[in-house]
This record gives sequence, structure tokens and C-alpha cells, in this order.
Amino acid sequence: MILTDYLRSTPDITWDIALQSGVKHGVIRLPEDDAFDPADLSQVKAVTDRFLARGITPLIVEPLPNALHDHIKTGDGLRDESIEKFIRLMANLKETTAHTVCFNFMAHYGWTRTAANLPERGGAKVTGFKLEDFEADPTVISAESMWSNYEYFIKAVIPYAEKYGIKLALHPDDPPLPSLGGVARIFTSLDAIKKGINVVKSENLGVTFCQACYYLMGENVEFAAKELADKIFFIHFRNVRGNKFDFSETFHDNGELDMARLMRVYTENGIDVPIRVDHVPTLAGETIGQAGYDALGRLFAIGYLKGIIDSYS
Ligand SMILES: [Mn+2]
Repeated sequence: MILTDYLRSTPDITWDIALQSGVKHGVIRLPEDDAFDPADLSQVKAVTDRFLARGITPLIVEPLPNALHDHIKTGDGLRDESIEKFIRLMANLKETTAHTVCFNFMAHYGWTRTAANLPERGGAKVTGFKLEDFEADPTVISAESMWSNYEYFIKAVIPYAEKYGIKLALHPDDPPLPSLGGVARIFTSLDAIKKGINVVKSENLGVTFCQACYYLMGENVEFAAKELADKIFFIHFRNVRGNKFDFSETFHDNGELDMARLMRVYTENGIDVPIRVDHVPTLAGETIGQAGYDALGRLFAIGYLKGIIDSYS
């Protein structure tokens, strides 16, 4: 396994904590401001060079910049222009060290929580979701439209992903409910994920195995990992407690998934890919900044993950 951390495009404390924890590879978030143009090679290189200068080699871009992705997922009038920009982004990434893109196909609502301050061990704070607390707006998108928009996107970009050597890793819907309000969600089961990555036959189309999403789908996570083994390009190491209608995040050693056992399953099935901790608690002394992505929780989570990786290598 290749230990990574999820880092924003400009240096902050999480870069220092990653480096001090022994992380050498990055999952990077591209800038989301209007000034950043993912189709401009010099701007993309400026971001990746900033990481390299600090000793972090970017391997994965996550997610697709929202400015592009939202149009692609809803299939609106800016869709083709956005797809064209994404194709140019892939051409640019070919010139960097980041040859995988983690993307999702959640339209309108992204990953969604209804609370960011639930109590976890010792008074740490975590995010959670309770369907009855979710407040939907009037937006309606059908499952048929979502599948059609997904297929349109995949068929347009996969030939270029192959040309430029870029792997596209589909992240499941979080939470994996059939809809949020009137907006359908289509990647909420192992079967749906399999259907999605077989829309075209390509070695460049696979999955981000966000293990807690598969757990919340109600799938057997070990079975899912084995089924998808040769299609797993990237792993989100994450733990939770509850079900898709009502769950909370947890410390990585304090949820319902057996994390060490999962690592054994990955190892025994030849899954040797970049992995990052996902959704950490906010710890004592911190204020909730970006819930799930604050700094101190990573110290514990990365150390715990690193220990498990080392025990299987
Ligand atoms: Mn995830």
C-alpha cells in the first residue's frame, strides 16, 4: 500500500502533519477559485510543483473541480465545455506525477451530513447523518437522467483517459441512499458500481474503494473488495457506526469495521494501491474548521493506518 494524505493545494498545517507522520505521497485537491484553470498546464504544474518542493509526490487528484463536475453531473448547458476542460486537465496531468482522478457522480448534493459536532470518544467531535434531519430543496433529477449523464461523460472521456494514461476511480455515493430529496443517487450498491465501471470496457476505469460507504450500503465489505480487486485504484480508509439512514463517523479504531482485517483482505487479494485516511474527528484544542478534515485527528488516523500497513508488509 502507498500511504497518502488528502491535502489542499496551498500549504497549511495538514501538510506539516503529513510530512511529520512520514507521508510521502499526496492526494491533492485542485484550487476551486475562479482564477484557476485546470485546462492550463502551467497552472496545474504550479500546484504539483509546490508539493514536490516540499517532498510530497502527488499521485491522485480528488475530486474533479466542482466548477466542471456540477455541469457534467446535471447535464446542463455547460456540460460539453466542462468535459472538454476535463479532457485538457487529463492531458495536463500526464505531464505530472498525478495519474489518477478520484471522481464521484453525486449531483446537486455532494457528500452530505446533518451534523458536524456529534460526540465521539473522550469528547472528540465527528460528523454524522440522520435522514430525518436532512432538509431537501425542490431540485428533482431522476435516476434515468443520472445514468444517462454518467454514460455520456464516461463515453466522452475514457478514450482520452486511455490516450493520456489517466485512471478514473469512481467513488460511491455518500450516504448511499437511493435519493436525497428529489435528486436520485445511482452508485449506492455493489451491483450499481459494477454496472457503472462496465459502461465501457477499459483498464482506465475503476473505483475508489471508500470502505465505509460499502459498509453503509449494506454490502459485505470483504466480499466487495474481492469482487472489485482488480478495479480498485485507490482506497479510502474510513470507519463508521450505524446504517445509511442514521450513522456517525468514528475514530478509525472505534467503528464497526475491522480495519486490520480489511487490510489483510486487500493484501491477500493483491490490492496494492494508494490509500488515505478519510473523515477524521476534530480533537481537543481544535475548533471545527473543515469537519472531517481537521488536522489533529490525522495524527492518530495516519499513525494507526501506517501501523497496520507495516504489519502486512
Ligand atoms: Mn470516501
